[in-house]
Amino acid sequence: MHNSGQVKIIMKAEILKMLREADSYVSGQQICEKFGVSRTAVWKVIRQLQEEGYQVEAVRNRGYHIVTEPDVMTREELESRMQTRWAGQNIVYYPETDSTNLRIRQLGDEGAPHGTLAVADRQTAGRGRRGRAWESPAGSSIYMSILLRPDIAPDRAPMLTLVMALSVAEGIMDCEDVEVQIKWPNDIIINGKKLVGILTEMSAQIDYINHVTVGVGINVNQTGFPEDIRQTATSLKMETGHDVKRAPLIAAVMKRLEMYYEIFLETEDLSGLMDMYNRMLVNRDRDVLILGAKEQYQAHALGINRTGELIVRREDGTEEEVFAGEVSVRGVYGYV
Ligand code: BT5
Repeated sequence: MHNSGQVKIIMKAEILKMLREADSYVSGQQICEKFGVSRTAVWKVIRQLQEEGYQVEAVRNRGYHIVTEPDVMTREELESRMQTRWAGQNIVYYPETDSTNLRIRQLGDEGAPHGTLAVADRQTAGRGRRGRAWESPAGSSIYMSILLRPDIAPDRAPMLTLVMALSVAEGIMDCEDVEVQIKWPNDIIINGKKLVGILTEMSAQIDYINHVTVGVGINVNQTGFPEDIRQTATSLKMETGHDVKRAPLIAAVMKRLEMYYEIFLETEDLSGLMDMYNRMLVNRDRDVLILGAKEQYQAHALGINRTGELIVRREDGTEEEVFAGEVSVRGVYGYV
């Protein structure tokens, strides 16, 4: 059952879709009939859309027509873009929040459904791995976290980071004409600079997963970065030279994620995805520095195996499987 607020959101999302899909004008009458509402109710929705920045033209005797769509991020905009069955079907949007990972963890504890997606325009406590921070300014970036409830052993959950990395990489390339690569295990890079970071967190018992939160930060329209990451960070706008709309990009990532998650579940490992992942792996066939808690060493990266570990060849010729949880990987001459 939906309450009246939810009905309005669904209607607004549906009207957006109708306007977007129509070749020409959509008559007010058509919309009234579809939703069983008055002309005034339709006009109110159109006015709201205009206030949010959509340029909707209203022409007497013809109806409504959408001229341009800005980079709007609202729950309605996101819902109107989604083309999935479960991934991102239950959306919570925050103009500002501490961290979407924290929001999803809480929603997970409260029983929210598999596939629930939290999206924010700004984070005040954006987080990276091991207590690091994620730079999260307003109006230019994607901060999102999805709730997953996989029925798998807890030690398999880290592979979900790689499933997401693949989904984000392909989702970006579905929308923009760019060549992205994956830096194992959780970064997506363009031209050697970091475009995306992924943070996976789990709530589990010893042998049972309560839920998994996979958080993604994508630098979209930033034109610069703070001093400490200026050398290593980039955005889609800086790489393509144009503004990129966030909502369609989120929808594209969700579509890929739904596909790849289901392939992952068939074998509960990366058998069906590792070739694709390895093709995009920037570290492949390169010398890398493995930075562990106890030791640091140089090795030659060969690719990932079906459980998502990085296989490296040490200088003495022995091969080793490196676990993502334990180390960082750097290029011998810098970040990649
Ligand atoms: C990550 O950590 O790359 C995971 C980042 C995950 C962020 C998302 S946003 C939505 C969700 N909610 C959260 O609170 N987090 C997730 P790590 O590999 O530890 O990298 C962190 C390092 O990347 C920092 O120490 C900086 O050096 C650098 N960095 C910080 N902000 C960045 C940015 N916007 N772009 C590129 N690099 C950044």
